[in-house]
Amino acid sequence: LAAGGRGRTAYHFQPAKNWQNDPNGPMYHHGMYHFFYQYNPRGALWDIGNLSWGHSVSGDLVNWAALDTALDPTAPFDANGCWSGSATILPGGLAAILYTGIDANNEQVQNVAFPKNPSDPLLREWEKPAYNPVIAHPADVPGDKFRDPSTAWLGRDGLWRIAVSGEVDGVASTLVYRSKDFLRWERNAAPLHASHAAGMVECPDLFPVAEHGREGLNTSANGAAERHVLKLSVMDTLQDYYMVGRYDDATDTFSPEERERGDDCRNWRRLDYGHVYASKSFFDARKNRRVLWAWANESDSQADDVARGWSGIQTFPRKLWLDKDGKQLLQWPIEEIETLRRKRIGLRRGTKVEAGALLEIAGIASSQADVEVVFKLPSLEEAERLDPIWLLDPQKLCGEKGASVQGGVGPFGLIVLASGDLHEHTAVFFRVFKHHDKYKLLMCTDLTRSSTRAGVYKPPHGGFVDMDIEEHKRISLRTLIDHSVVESFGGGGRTCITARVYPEHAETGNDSHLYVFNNGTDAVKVSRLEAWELATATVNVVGDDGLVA
Ligand code: DQQ
Repeated sequence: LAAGGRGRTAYHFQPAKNWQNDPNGPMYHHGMYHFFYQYNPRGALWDIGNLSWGHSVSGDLVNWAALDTALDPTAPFDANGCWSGSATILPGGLAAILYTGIDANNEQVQNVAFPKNPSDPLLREWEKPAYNPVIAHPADVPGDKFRDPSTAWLGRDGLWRIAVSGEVDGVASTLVYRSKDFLRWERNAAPLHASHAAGMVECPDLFPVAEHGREGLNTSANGAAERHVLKLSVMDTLQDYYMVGRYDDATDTFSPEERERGDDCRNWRRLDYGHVYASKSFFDARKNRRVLWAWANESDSQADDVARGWSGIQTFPRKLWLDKDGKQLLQWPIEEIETLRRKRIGLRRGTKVEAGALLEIAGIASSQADVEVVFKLPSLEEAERLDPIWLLDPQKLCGEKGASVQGGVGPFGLIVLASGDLHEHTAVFFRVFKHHDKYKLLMCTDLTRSSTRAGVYKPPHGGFVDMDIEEHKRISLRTLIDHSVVESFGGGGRTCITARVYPEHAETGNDSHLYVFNNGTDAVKVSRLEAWELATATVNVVGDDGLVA
């Protein structure tokens, strides 16, 4: 039966019950979206030796039907777990999965799997050929540090390539393997990238982005008007980082655009300044876009996970494209979310939010909602001075200057998932600082009052928004609220913050409230605010008869 209870989301991807972590092998294939994920079929906690690939299908990336697991640890080459990997659609339309197996000797190897019946539109069963592994673990890589094959791309020489994470001589490396036939793979001597001090990196994703416009590109595209993005997940910080650069398929190397950030990917741009990990993108040929998935783990206790019977959600799928500055990605919830929009409320254009004001946006059930707001800043004169040390640690700055700490220009933003007495609330806000003659815009999600329950992890979340606030004098915020997750997109998707929250008032049947607030000394204006209540999507629902809906 479907597990319910504390924090169950209404439109974020979750299996009906049990543990999930990384997104695996997302693809659009023969008119159907497939989503696979790291799954423990036996319970709500991570189980190192027992990971399977959960599998669901969808026609719209919003409503999902659960199928049987696609991969389970049953063969000598994956006896101790089917770990993360990716899907590739081969010429002719055959779908292939490459994944990491933890073999019978507890060594990490790369395996291939194909649909048992390629004409089954749901690709329900997957076959793991007996000739696996297709890539044995290399002698210069420790047995437990070789994993997470990417989607394959074709070079101009007609050879397939994949990126795989491996630690070589203690250096976190993104290795490239080439193949003519997808079965025999040969490693390129040079890694695609080496991140010397970063420890183990995981789940590499290399994909092309168009220099202009929002259209996505097939993973094999490699033309002059394109850049590539390399995304790496760093175990040490449990964060995802990315860099825009140039990929050269003659040498299979990647040259970062922002060289000044160095090769330690912990200094690259953050994909999300909140709580997501192991993200993976795919090219959606149905709508010519690149779509990103990421895992958002729970922040309460393991005892809570066990009690409610599940753990882990996926972020709502995001469309990705390159900003005009050629350096940062823009991320935006896919447009299909609008099919869930029901009741709408708004604020009158130009509504002034005075210093100290708190305006309730009433009239919708705001525990599952989509809110879009644009703030206009009449003046930046009162902006606080920025101590340069803060530039290095925006999260700490958000911790020290939370929503209740009065500022000059800001903090202003949204208060979400608030109890009637405001005892519990989560604030998503901006704050402008003056730095020499320039301005810096900080975005934070303040979780410190999100739950009155003890034992919930509530770190500060925050990042700077890389845009010229002096020129624009406007800043947009989009926030998706879904019971235990608050996903926010600042400055048109330049800075994203995903936060997991566990408001107690909702557990006792009380409504959540939504507000706009301003705790600066200067008034701000709302040039647009629309908030929609969202319907509950059909996500892996299991009926009372135990059958998938
Ligand atoms: N999770 C998988 C690994 C990957 C890690 C195992 C990242 O393949 O490196 O569940 O979260």
